[in-house]
Amino acid sequence: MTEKAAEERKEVLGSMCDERARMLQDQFSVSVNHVRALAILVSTFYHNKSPSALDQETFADYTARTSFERPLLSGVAYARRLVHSEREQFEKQQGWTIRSMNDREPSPVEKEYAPVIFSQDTLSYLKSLDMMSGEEDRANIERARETGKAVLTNPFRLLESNHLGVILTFPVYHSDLPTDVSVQERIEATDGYLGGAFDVESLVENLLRQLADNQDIEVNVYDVTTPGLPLIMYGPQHPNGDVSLLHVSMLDFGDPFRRHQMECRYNQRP
Ligand code: WA2
Repeated sequence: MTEKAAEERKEVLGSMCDERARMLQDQFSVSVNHVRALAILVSTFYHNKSPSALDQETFADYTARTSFERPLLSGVAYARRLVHSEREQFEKQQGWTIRSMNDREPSPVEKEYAPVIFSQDTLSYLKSLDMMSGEEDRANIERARETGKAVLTNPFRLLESNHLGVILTFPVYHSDLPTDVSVQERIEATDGYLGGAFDVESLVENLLRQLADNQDIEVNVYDVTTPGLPLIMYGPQHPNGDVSLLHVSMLDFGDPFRRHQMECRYNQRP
């Protein structure tokens, strides 16, 4: 191959990769924005209205009809913050028992819980599960309410689908908090957690499949938050394309605590 051809091959890879990264980031960001609006919906119609003007049926209907606004999410759900002294009355009122994520059995006594009370039908299996009983979900809940920001988990295998993905969590507070409140005040002012599941494995596949020349390149997405320890989020575990040429495109999924990047290779050697 001439030097000029090699240079051109490199440039084409770069622009294909940048285009894919930009599309993924855009779809990610519109999905996050819509989940932000859902957190406000729950705050307005469930917590700030007495009696509540939101129930499971309405939440399921609204989230199904607006799912096109969240193209990378397989579903959304709302978990309430509950301390142990509120548990008995809460369970009686709901007519069900809070259950653990690992064995789906009634939850042991904990200081606090985050049972799912509303879910999109695609995530109906989350109902009554304590989202603080899963390691990744718990870490997200704690970081969301301590920072007041949208946060993402590590990539991990999601419940039921077993697909590789990440969870997005927005905190919902009693009232608009001033920006200078303490972490403890933030925790105590928390009503619950609006979350969404990014099914990266199947929905990113879908997105990339729609693009021209999709079969020419191999795409990986990594969480590169910890230097030297990239966590795979999408794509083959062992890249097997033309490993001599790699393009890295930056991704910004909006969680300032995390860094992500896309890596692209040609499938075929020249
Ligand atoms: N949603 C869907 N699938 C999952 C999952 C989850 N969490 N965790 C493991 N698989 C209600 O942050 C609050 C959703 C958690 C929100």
